[in-house]
Amino acid sequence: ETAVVVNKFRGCLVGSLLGDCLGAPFENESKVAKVVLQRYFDKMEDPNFKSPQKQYTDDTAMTKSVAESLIQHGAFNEKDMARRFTTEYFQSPRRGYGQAVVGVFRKWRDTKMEDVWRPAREQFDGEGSAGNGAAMRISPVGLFCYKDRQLLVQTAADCSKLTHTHRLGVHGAILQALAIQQCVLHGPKESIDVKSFSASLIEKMSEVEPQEEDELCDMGDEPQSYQLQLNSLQKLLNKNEANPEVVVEALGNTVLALYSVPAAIYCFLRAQRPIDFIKTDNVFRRVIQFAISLGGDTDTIASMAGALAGAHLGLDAINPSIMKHCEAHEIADSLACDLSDVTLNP
Ligand code: 8NA
Ligand code: MG
Ligand code: MG
Ligand code: MG
Repeated sequence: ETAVVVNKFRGCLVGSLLGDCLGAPFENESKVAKVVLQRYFDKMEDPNFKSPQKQYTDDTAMTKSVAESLIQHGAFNEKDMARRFTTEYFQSPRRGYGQAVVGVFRKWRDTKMEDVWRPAREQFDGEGSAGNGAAMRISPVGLFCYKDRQLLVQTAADCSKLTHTHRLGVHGAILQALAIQQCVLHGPKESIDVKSFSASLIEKMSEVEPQEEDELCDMGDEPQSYQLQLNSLQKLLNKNEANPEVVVEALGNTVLALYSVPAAIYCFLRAQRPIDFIKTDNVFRRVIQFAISLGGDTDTIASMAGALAGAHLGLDAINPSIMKHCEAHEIADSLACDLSDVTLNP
């Protein structure tokens, strides 16, 4: 029982790292060639293939800080987490951070964190960031709070609001954390009932998103909510859809949380079954390869999908040759072990 959960924690953080490292070279490509991607993964799986390690980006840099802070304090501590984000950014600024979020790090540094919440509230003329930067780093929260949904929702919201205060940025992180929780609570390696998995997320998001928020939003003409996106996700599942263009048309592939978190969850769920253009029996590989095939924000979508696949399947399901091609895979694994320790023995 405990061993299974520890294996899931390790799979989750290593899975998140792998999606980031392997997806980053394709970031912003509008269309990723299926043959190129198949060959890329075939090479990574070959134990004799040698190449420089793929570097992780902002997704992993921030995930590490979240995990380290939870391990250190055994609870969410806003100032400590903000300090870790800031230190990490100024030590290693060239990891491909979002354009606006670095403004938060600078304000924290310049004001000595006088009010740790204020810089995020000032983003985008007071509207707050709706980017996927809160969701992309949330898996340690989903793991740490997996036994308590109320604590999970609250902690995911708090962790998000350090940098992202737009409701779509915050709710995207909550959705991803809830999905991580469902993966951890699900029996090991049992096949997932993808319809009840998504139905359960819709149910939980209806408690998170107040009804009047289904209204028009200033970023588009259409009603925007995660419940609506998850309804589209269910329609795709019913059609067993695997065409990347159709998935992107329905769910998106951008840096906005609304157009990337449901897409990542879809990749995880659909890739539980075979996909014709992905030749592998390894479900973990199929999930991240499918996620990268969407193009756009490939590192982040693959990282979120990889975190879910790892939390479902456990570390055992990840090919060690692929792991070795990714920077800091030992660090991700050791953080997962420490995080499982503080979570299971509080
Ligand atoms: P962020 O808060 O700077 O937001 C990212 C982007 O989202 C912004 O630059 C805006 O274009 C857009 N955005 C967010 N909120 C609003 C709003 N209220 N109104 C209008 N536009 C908005 O950073 P973040 O931490 O959310 O970003 C995470 C993403 O950036 C990840 O994909 C990460 O890997 C990185 N990244 C992405 C790309 C890419 O284009 N795929 C490139 C480099 C870095
Ligand atoms: Mg990135
Ligand atoms: Mg708005
Ligand atoms: Mg990205």
